[in-house]
Parts: sequence; structure tokens; C-alpha cells
Amino acid sequence: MAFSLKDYDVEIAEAMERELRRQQTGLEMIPSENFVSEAVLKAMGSILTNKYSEGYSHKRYYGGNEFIDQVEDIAIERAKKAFNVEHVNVQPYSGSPANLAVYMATCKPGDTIMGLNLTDGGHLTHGWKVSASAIFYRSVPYHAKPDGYVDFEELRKLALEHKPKLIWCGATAYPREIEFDKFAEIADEVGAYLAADIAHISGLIIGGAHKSPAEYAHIITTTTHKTLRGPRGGIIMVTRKGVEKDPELATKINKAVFPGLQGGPHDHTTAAIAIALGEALKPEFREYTAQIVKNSRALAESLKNNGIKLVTDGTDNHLLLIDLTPFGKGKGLFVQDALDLAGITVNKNTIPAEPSSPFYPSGIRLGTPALTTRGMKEAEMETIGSWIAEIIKNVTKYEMPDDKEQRRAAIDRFKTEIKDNKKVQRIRKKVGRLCKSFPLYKKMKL
Ligand code: DSN
Repeated sequence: MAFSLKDYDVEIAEAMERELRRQQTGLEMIPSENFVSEAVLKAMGSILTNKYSEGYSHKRYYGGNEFIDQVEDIAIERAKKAFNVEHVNVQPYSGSPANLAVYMATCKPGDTIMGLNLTDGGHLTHGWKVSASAIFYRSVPYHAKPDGYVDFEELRKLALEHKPKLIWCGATAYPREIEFDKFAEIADEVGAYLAADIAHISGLIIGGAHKSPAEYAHIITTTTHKTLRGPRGGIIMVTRKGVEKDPELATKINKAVFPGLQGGPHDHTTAAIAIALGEALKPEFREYTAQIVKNSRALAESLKNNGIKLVTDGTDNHLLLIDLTPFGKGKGLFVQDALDLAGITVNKNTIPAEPSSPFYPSGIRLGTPALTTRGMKEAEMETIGSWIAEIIKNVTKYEMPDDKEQRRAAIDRFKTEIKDNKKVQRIRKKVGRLCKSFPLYKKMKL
């Protein structure tokens, strides 16, 4: 009989089962999430987790790595092919350690770095004040314009003034194409390394649904679990342009990852990354990524037709950013929690020129990669957009006060009332019915 986790550790198995049901019966719309294949899951839960393999392929600090080397070599070869780059390191534990390794490889503590400001869509590790990237380096952020697009004029002015060692492009909440050519022009003008963090869009790039940074950036980093649809992990790449700028760059990156920041790589993750890259190199993946963008655009149209404002008025990629300020400031939490109760998972997010704060922001970030994996198309997006708009309009009557005590009371009142909200309950039922038509992990047993 097959091994049953439920017979072995009932507490954990039951929590996992509840999470499986949540994924199966709800609409997963956090744009950085996805549903991996059974093959990726199989590699993740495999005996490869038993091994230590500090070092790199064929140069390890431990014995017994003959087969681990094969796994890592395959992952590297597939990543080189998928992204058209010279050098690949598949060992970073995830995106943030990958980015920290880029700092270690290219900068000395105190050097100036630039990235898109967090509240304008940038990532924590691109120089946000509480992150190691701004504690150990001198961060000069650039911003988005009021229309939500990157302000290249400001970026160029700041870059000429501060002469950064490293400039980041790429974002975590940016609904438009990343204009790698414009970033490259500025980075080249000031002699900076250009690092493209493509975590959100790496799957789109492999599938041809977003342009590639390979000819523009010196370094590329990505997580492997977003549109790429692999395990939670990270990759750092050095492009031909990067090697030309600095022939030692690949070695510097490798040294920064190990021994600079990490110990043994997670070999089970490396195998799963190789499998995900193999899947992404198949023709079906091109169709998948094209559909992600079609779905995103259909969702944007539906929301707009239902009176919802979007940052930049639309999307070029897998994500959308709802601007709730027409209803007041700081209302992201109310909308996120009400949608959660309706079985629609999104995250509250800051918007450019955020009038509130990152914890009580005025936007909602949502996207289509996971729903597209389930097989949903434009027709479903139109319906889902109308449900989301209905819920937004239903809860934006709640105000988010600035005063801490009043805010606590307002949130408590909201949480009590929203549980009995008839509209939310009605949409929850419809969400359940829709999910049944797009089954997920149908035969999975824990
Ligand atoms: N947490 C990731 C995201 O949701 O975009 C970024 O690190």
C-alpha cells in the first residue's frame, strides 16, 4: 500500500490537506504564485534532500556527488538554453539571497546602488531602507511617474549625479513591460553594472511573452517559482555583455553564492528547477505564457468596465495593480480580506505615490499565472473581474483611520461584519462552482 502521511503524522497531514483544499477550491490570484507539475513535486520530495554537496559541479567539498553533479549540470545547461546566457548558477536558495550575491560580486560595502523604490513597484532587495541592500550599500532609489511608468528622466539624472556601481531593473509590482534597452543606455553611460531581476517574468521571457534582458543586462537573477512554474529557488546568470564588461564576473558570482553567502545547495530543488526548465522549453509553454498575458488583459478590461481604476490603466504582463484611491486611502486590507473570504486570493499592495503605508496600502496586486495553469481563459477572467469589482464596491465604505487606536477598532468592526456579508458569501459559492470545472491535483493523496 502507498505510504500515507496521514497515518504517520496526522496533525501535519491534516493542515496540509486543508491547504490542498484551499488551493483546489479558491481562485489563486497572487501574481507571484503558481501550481507546479507533479514532476516538480516529485523531485522536491525526493531522496536528493539527503545529500550535502558544497562547492560546484565536479569540485565539491564532499564525496558521493557523482549523480548530484549530473543533476546540477542538466539544470545549468537548460537555463543557458532557456535564457541565452553565458554563465548560470542554480544554487541560490531563492530570489533575495540571489540578489544579495549580486551585491557581493559587484560592490563593496558602502558603494552606491540604484533600484526602483519599493512603494513604486520595486523589490525589497533593490535598496529598500530596511533591507540589507540599503543597510550595507548606499541606496539611491528611482521612482515611477504619477502615471505608473518608470521615470527614466529622473533615473538618468540621479545616475549621472551619484555614479552607482550597480543599477537594478525589474520589479515586483509593475504591470508594464520592463524597458531593458532604456535601462542599459543609462547604466552604460555611467559605467554601472545592470542587473535585471526577472523573478516575476522569467517564465514569460522563456515563452516569448516578454522581451529578454539577455542582450542588455550584465547580470540576470530570477526566482524559479513564479511564472517559471518551478520549485521555490533562485538562479543567477551572467550574460555575454556581462562577461565582456568583466571577464571575472562569473567567478565573482559563484564565489559570492558559495562560500560567500551559502553552504550546501538544495539538490532536490536543483532537480526540480531542471524539470521546470525542461517543461518551459516545450512548445506548450509558449502557449501557456501567451495565455497568461491574454488573461491578464481580459481581466484588466473587465475590471475597468466595472468601474475599477488600474495603475497605468492596464497591463502588458501577468499582473495588474488596482488603484483604490478613488474610494479613499489605505483600503487595500479591507479588499484583500473580503476577497479572501470570497475564495479569491490577492495581496494588498502599495501604488505609485502611495498616500498611506506599505502595511495599510491603497492598492491590490493580482495576476493570472496560477489561474491560467488551471486552464482558465478570457471568459472566466471577465466573470472574475466582475466579482472582484462587486466586492470592492461592497467594502470600500469602510474607512482606514490614521490614528492607531481608531484603526484597530475600524479593522475589528470590518472583520466582524464582513463574515456575514451576503454578497461575499454569494460570490464564494460561485467561486467554488467555477473551481470545480477546472480541477487541480485531482488524484493527490497525502
Ligand atoms: N514576495 C515576492 C512577490 O510576491 O512578488 C517578491 O519577493
